Amino acid sequence: PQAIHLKDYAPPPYLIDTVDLAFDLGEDVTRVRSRLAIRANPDAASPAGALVLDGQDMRLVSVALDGRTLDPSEYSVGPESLTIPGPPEAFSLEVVTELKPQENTSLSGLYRTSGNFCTQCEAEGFRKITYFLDRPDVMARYRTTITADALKYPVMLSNGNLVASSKMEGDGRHTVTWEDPFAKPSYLFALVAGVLVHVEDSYVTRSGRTVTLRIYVEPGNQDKCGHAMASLKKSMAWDEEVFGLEYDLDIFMIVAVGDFNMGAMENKGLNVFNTKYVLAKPETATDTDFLGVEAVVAHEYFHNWTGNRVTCRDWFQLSLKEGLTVFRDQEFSSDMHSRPVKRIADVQRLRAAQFPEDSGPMAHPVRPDSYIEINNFYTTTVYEKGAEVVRMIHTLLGADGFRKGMDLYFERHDGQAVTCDDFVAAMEDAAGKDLGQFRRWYSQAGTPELAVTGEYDAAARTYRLTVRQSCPPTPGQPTKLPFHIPLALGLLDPSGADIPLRLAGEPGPAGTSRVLDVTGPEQVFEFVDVPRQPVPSLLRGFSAPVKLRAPYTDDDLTFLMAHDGDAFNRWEAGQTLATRLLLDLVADRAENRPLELSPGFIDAFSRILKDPDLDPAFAAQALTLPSEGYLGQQMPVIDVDGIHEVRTFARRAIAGRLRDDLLATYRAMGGNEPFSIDAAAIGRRALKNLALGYLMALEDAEAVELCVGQFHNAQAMTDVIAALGLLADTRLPQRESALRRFYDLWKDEPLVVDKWFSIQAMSERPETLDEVAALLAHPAFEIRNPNKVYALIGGFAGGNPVRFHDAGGGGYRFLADQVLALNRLNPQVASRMVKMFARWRKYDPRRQSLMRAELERIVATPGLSRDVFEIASKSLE
Ligand code: BAL
Ligand code: ZN
Repeated sequence: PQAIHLKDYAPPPYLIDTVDLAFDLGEDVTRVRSRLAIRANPDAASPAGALVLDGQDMRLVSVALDGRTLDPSEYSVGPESLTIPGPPEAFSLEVVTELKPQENTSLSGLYRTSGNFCTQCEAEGFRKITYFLDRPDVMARYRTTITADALKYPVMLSNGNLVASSKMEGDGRHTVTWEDPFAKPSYLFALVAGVLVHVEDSYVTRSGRTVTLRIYVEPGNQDKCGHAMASLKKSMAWDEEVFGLEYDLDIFMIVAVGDFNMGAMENKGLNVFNTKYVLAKPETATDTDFLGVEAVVAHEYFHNWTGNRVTCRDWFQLSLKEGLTVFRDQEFSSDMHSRPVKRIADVQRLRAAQFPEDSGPMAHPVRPDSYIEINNFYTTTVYEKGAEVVRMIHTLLGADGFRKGMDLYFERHDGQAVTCDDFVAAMEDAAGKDLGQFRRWYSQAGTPELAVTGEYDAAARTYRLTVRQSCPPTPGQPTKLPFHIPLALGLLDPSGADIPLRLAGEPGPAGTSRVLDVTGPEQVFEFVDVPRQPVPSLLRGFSAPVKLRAPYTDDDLTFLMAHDGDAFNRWEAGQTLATRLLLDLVADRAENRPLELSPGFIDAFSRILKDPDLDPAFAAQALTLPSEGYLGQQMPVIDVDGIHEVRTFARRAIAGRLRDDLLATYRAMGGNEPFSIDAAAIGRRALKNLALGYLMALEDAEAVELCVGQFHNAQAMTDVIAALGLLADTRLPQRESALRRFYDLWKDEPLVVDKWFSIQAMSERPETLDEVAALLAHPAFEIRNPNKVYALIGGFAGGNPVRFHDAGGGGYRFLADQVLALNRLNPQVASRMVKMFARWRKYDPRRQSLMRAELERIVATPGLSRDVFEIASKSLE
């Protein structure tokens, strides 16, 4: 397969102004008639020439140009294109195609889910519906007519406003027409038809327009839409308040479908969602699910401006809309809940997924230079690192400067398809700040490292901070130029108070927390009037996506844990200390030295546990040890077994020493108040279940009784799942009965069954691989359903390091077999699974050779999709 390069971008030779689509949905064949108004692009680089439309997996029925049906000799059809040589300057083209959506297991294009019709067009699914210039810089106005059996497909939806509907005489069919007044790229097209019910609400915009809000679900799920609807209304209000952005159509629709590759899709006026991010009620959804629904509903809604009104010129610019929209949804969630708690969760996610990507074979810039399959670039780098890049702009410009930049961005580019550079230019022009060097964040891959040292001169009362930056090589980028890094920091005096900060040469102090512009490979910042040796609090709020190296002593870290005015850095200090201690223990274990956890560390834990003023949600994060994955990243060669054993040992040691405090916390947080989804209630449940987790590390009779009792009696899924997950790791007799009971209770709720699969897939018991393999044959497992694959196969390979990386290699063989099975059915899902092998070089030689052999087996398989080929072959390079 050929790679596509950003440097080869050229404007489209033709533009399409209007698209008139007519769908005739059938059980066997679906017929699509597309009428396009096409004209040569006056801004194209060269004369228009032949018209080459994208298209695949369809049967072409007919082509007519300006009303005349063309003879097949007047055009040519390839496996992925339809070419019309030398068309006029401006003309209408009518193309009829036939599709078989019921055979489309890729879930891209038009497909069936639970008997309904549904589309997914981003990135390149529209070309599986009709022949088109399927690229985001071709923006057209769409009119869509749908005809189908009225009983089987009573609801028929598309983008925009409903403008006509009628019943056909005699044959039981009906027709609707939707019109979208906004020009859009083809990837935002959507169609849904089937048996659906909806819940309805409305929202009055700031300027007084009433918008109808509808959430469509399969019958029986109406009682799980309340949270999504409330989240939508909050998102609409927030975007008006924070960015002055109002919704622009008369109706906003969300449809929840059970078979969906991604989380959700922002099609204009008709968002299509994975049920996972719509359906939620306390009995079936965990707090994490509730927060996920809120964030994804917001994310897709926010896309209406950042993505739809202003879209991407080409797919290399994907982060233009995704990085910005993730930043916006993160800010929204921060405003709805606790800002530090949200920031910690986002940074954990970045470190767990993006940092490894950025240091492995798939490392790519936020704006990639090339791709083989664009679906492989919906990555954590484009999304989460992209959001960090936008956040740094926000930090450098301040909230007001950033808002001015957003206003200018929309003023300049509303209705256009633009680039990341256009976004940065609007920001720098509006705020008057040079972001020239900053742009390297878009073009250079890799996680920069920031080494910071401090030197105090008591006589001169100065504190000199030396900052050095570097960035490791990444594929295709052996050397890097320095980044522009916003370094937020404070200096703490021995009492723990922030010292007013004044840099040499400045007239007076400028606050106690400030942002330094780090731009060179090595820079010195001299603070003056520093009365005593300070402890620096560096990279406050994680002000840049970098790895910080600072020579803190254990005492410094304990001090920062207790006193730092920046909540994120209080948490960070604890994590740094825990990481250090756990890695020391891993080394001790490797050298057969006895394991012992420092009493000082346990005391610090105890203080957090007993601090009555601490937000329980924050305490739960602060008391969570770094994950096995994160610890592994800190080692040159990941010691899978050592990390697992040491982390388990540390949890038992903490639980043993703090048993009474943990029990007290469990009881204090476990009140009987009615269920609420507010931040305080979520925090109490998090801390309660954290305490239960530690207690279950001891597995004594009292802990088991609490855990089993919670499993049986809890009303909220958060509590039930927490208990079940703990039982699933044990050999207790109650384990099997709990798993059985859970399945019996919830077998008719697919999203809950997904939890049941993933809990078993993530069990640390040695027999897990055999159990997971057996579960593939369970009647509730369906390899065509992405959520089931993510839960069972993804849960095992991505969420169970010690079992997936079992030295026998059985886990690797299992994953490769599943990748190959999925490759034939759904390349996008297969490709997500094969990514779990990408970091094979981080393991010991034996595991390396086992993983490499599986990758080689995959690459050698005939009929490999572009998606899987790209990941597997790049992993081997
Ligand atoms: N645009 C694809 C799904 C999302 O990021 O919203
Ligand atoms: Zn998005």
